[in-house]
Amino acid sequence: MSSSPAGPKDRARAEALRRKIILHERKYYVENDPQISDEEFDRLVRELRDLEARFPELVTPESPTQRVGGKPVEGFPTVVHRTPMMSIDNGYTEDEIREFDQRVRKILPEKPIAYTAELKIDGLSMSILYRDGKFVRGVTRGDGVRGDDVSANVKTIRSLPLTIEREGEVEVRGEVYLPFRSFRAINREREEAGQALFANPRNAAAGSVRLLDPREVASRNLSIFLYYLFIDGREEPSQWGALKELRELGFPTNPNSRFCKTIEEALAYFREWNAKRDSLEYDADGIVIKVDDAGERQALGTTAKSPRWAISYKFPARQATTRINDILIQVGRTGALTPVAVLEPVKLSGTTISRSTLHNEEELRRKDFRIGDYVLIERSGDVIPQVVSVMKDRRPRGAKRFAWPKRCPVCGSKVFKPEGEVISRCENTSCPDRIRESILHFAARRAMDINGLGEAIVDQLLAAKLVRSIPDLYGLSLESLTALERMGVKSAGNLLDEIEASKSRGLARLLFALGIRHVGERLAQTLAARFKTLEALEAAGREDLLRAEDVGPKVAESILFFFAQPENKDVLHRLRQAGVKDRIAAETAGPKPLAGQIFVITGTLPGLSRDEARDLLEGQGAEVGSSVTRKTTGVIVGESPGSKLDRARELGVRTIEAKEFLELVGRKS
Ligand code: 3BA
Repeated sequence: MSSSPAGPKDRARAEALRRKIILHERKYYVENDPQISDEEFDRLVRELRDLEARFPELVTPESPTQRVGGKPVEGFPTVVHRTPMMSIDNGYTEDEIREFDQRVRKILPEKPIAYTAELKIDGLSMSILYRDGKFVRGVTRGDGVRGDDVSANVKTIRSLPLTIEREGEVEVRGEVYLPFRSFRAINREREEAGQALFANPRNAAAGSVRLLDPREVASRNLSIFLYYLFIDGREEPSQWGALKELRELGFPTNPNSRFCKTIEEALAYFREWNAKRDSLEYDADGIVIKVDDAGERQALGTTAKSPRWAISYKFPARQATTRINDILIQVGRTGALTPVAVLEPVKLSGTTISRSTLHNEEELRRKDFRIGDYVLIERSGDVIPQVVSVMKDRRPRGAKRFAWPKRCPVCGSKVFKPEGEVISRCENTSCPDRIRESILHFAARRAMDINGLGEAIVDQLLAAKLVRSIPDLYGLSLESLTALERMGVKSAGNLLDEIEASKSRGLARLLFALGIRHVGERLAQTLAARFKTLEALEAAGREDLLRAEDVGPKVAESILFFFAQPENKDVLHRLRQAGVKDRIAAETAGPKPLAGQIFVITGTLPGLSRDEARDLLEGQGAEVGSSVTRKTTGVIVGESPGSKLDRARELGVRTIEAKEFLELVGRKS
């Protein structure tokens, strides 16, 4: 480490690096339009970090390396907002929204009133202050008058610029939120660690903003959309103009806002987004309609609580209350015991819900779910509905606690829960439910893809004792199958063809299909590419495994454990004897007409699930992306497409209809 001071060259280089990094952060996080690869970007950050480490005097608080530079805080200091952060009035019907418009026009009778309609992001409001181009602080809404200074955490939001090109005081306000994808990842991790799950992305975002360690906050992937701008205490002349100005200053704004010449246009905006809210990658709970013109807003003024110039129009709630009629235990293929609530059937956004997972023993205990309880269930985004809370004040007198079983309710074996873990398991590898679930997993579309081998048939096969373990599938015959009820020669033949075809799926799918703990689809592909044959993987020692990408100690242990079990050795032996291919699929070396191309899918494709469409594309060597950028080759447009279609049009990215898509992947419609 050098102790000499930084020279002018170092200073200039640091400055240049900072400028480049800030530019590319903006291109990537705000404009969704990366100009350089992730590696190139990382290289720039690394170089700057090294330089700053050598010459600490070069570090500035706004340096892109300082996003997690803040020290953990003890509590958060309170800050009084320069102008209060008001709340918004709610409307629930079109008539109430029209009444809002009438009230506005009564006060401003001369001219037509235009509105800006925005999605109402379900997150938490935040005010962020910049002085002379530099981030000063981020403050939560709090009670509207004063909030908490959570600057260190706000700085971890990568789409938020830490420097802007505007002198003086700039205050922006917006909504901090968690994209569904990050929300799921957080809950998955919490479930594994035995922590309480977040009921929805908003709670998870609020919880994250209040964490005391900014490093932990950084890993949560918070995002933000800004919608309000004060420059030196003044507002922009129009809301539409403010959104544009925010964008020009480098702030992320929601791309789906719309200028509406009349209230009817705003109502149309509502209907449109109510229909396609599931296409969003984050939760929106309604829209906000704002009088566009600042002069008009001034004239309308505010009530004690909220501006008279804005109203929110909520989407219908995706919540329902129902009762827990019973609690059952399901045994998964890994033996994990999962409590499941049997619910009084209830409709939730079009589908009837009658079951919901209660995750694990600890969660069950923590939330204190009892049989007979009334519970609130909620669906957010495309996530499966979850029981979010118990209505304790409605608890009937007879509500019964669920006694956690000491023995597997399926096979009677002892239940085992390792010290410090949350999940109890049935240890019996021949537990009927474990076998049933392993077979279903083996046959699943993303595994060996045995079409037609669903729950009903598997149950029949198990009941008739035709199948006792996975390899038995390959010993089935036309005679044995046709002996089953409701199984004709034709469907039996089809099933046998499918089973036969599954033999050549290749190593990656086979590895995933075997259900080795911690070996998901991705890792199975990595392992297959690295070891090439099952034999090589079986022979691999701990060190060999650890050298593979994405394999840590936990995963390595799990793979070693799997291959050490005599019953697994037997399964593999029998699969090989049956002719199941145990090396990488030849298809991976075959023609890849779409190699190097990136597609994004929006809306539903007739007769195809998302996964199927993705498989077809990946089978041709294409990559499937989650958001539309300039690098996207094309956007596949299904029925009721979402915002990705708008984004494609905005960027001039090619759009591909269902029919053309099928031709592209070599499937006639
Ligand atoms: N626009 C929330 N308030 C919003 C500026 C007003 C406003 C919101 C909004 C008051 C959203 C209340 C808290 C607050 C900034 C006060 C939005 C959203 N506009 N698009 C009209 O997306 N959730 N929330 N925030 N000032």
